[in-house]
Amino acid sequence: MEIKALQAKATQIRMDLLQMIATAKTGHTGGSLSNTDILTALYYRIMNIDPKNPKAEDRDRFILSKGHSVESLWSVLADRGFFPREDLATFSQFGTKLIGHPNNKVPGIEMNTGALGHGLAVGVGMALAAKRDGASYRTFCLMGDGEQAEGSVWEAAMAGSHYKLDNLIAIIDRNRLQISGSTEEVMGLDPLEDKWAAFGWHVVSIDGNDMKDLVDTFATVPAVAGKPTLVMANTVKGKGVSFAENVPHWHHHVPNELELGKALAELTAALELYEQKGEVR
Ligand SMILES: Cc1ncc(C[n+]2csc(CCOP(=O)(O)OP(=O)(O)O)c2C)c(N)n1
Ligand SMILES: [Mg+2]
Repeated sequence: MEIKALQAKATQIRMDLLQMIATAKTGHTGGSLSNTDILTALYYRIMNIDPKNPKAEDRDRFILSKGHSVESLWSVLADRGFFPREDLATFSQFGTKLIGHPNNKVPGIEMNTGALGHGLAVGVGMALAAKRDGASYRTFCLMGDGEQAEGSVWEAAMAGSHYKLDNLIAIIDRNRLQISGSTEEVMGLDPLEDKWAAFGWHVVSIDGNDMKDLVDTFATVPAVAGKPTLVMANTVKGKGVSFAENVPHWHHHVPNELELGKALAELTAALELYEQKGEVR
């Protein structure tokens, strides 16, 4: 998919996930909106995946370590054909497989996540297995910035560089908010890029809501032989819905009918812009 089509797709995914959260009356809205562009770039352009053969040995692996923002992932997986789109309406209902965090009974999910801080360690294992098997797949792991307060992230970071896992790409959704406010107030992280570089990673800092930046960056990984890559994706929490952007409360705020209507109207307008005028930003 070209950049314009990817931007339009991300907008549609945002609409789907808002609808899903409003129907279920539960969900993590802000973090799903902030990482929608990252998932769209990976699932529609970058990763080697086949929805018809979700366990193919050479598939690229993806771990959503910030498992709470699963709504964007369910929307993407449904749209890519891993399961029927109608299933999205069952999100968080009794008996559904589409629960509030990634569930590996669903095709396309590699690992159950939700307790923050565990995804990268498993990603290190997958990347190490690929090296030892002589396999060519890459492992992508998306973390939150609030998640960086978990000590286990840094143990995994150490192991990733120790084993020279240049087939491992960690991404941080750097939206500068976590559950209860600013990351820098709750547990200061900066200078976060320097910390990852000191742990032996190749660090790239980009605009994580800019499709071209995302695609250009992911297309060049692994960038440095013998080093894992850390993509610092600077994003806006609540991206795409003006009144949700950078508002801490939207971490798990469920849009009411009025808010849903306004949000869908804004996104519809954005979609028309992408489709008619061919805007790239
Ligand atoms: C180990 C653990 N502690 C606490 C939580 C509760 N929790 C869910 S989301 C969240 C905030 C995460 O913030 P961040 O990683 O920045 O995610 P984002 O801003 O992308 O939503 C917390 C503390 C959790 N899921 N796991
Ligand atoms: Mg955050």
